[in-house]
Amino acid sequence: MTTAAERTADLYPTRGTEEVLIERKDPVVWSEPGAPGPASADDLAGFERDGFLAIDQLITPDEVTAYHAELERLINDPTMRADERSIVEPRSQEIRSIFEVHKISEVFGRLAADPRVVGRARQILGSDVYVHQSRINVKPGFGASGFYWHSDFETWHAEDGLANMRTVSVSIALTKNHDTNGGLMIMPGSHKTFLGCSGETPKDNYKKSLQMQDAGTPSDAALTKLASAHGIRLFTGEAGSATWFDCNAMHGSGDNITPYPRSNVFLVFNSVENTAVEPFAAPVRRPEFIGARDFTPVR
Ligand code: 6CS
Ligand code: FE
Repeated sequence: MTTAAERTADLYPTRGTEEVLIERKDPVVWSEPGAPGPASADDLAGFERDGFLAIDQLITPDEVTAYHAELERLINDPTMRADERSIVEPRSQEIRSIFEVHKISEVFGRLAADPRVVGRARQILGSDVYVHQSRINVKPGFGASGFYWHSDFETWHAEDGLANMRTVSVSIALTKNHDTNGGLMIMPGSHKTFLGCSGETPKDNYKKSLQMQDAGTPSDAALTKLASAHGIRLFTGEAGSATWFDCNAMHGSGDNITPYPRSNVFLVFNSVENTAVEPFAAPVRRPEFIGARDFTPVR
């Protein structure tokens, strides 16, 4: 049993009886000004202000072709469908996501270690980084369901034991993100307020939450307040474009009822100074393929 002294201080209480808004206590950009890497000073200033950084072309069209082919290979591999790391769409039972792709696939493992990718993560987080989570999201057309509004950090704090907001995600589009096929929406600036949600975390919550999140879902009132204060930005772009976003940015995406899939690869980098401890608001840890416990820095 860990003693109170051994337990890491909980700066962001959540999943209690009341919903609560808390001012962010952590920096957004952890590196010193002028830290070397592919992101410019303006890029980092924009990330600090908005909680996101949109890049028109992170990878080339040829690379998109190769990564998209790898996504298709994985989702058509019968052993992957049977693998617990594959999550299916509730309605169509088509594959919705495959987790831990940076370990399953050498191709996606190389992408996670690509200097254009990990270099920006190190600049934002101001340290060496490891992959806390990776996934491909297929989001096929004709009704693939979206992800309701949430802060990733709220889940990663409550269920995976990340103490501080020193984690950054990048969503790299492998198909065109139209303004109609369920693109990522972020509330710019929402990353500076932590929304502690009400409602305890059920055991094995992940088995449901990765299809339709329940615990850790903000109230309508809180979302209305945040949207009124910050607005909502929809991210569109060609395949190969990318959106970096802070772990605490309030974001979500709509259903995709068009014929056009919205597939992406999603990589989550965590600072090696913020390695996972025990969950702050969940009865048990989530499986390691969702919340990594291998803290080996990406080289
Ligand atoms: O629970 C999680 O870790 C995942 N859920 C969502 C909706 N976004 C972040 C993450 O991939
Ligand atoms: Fe998310």
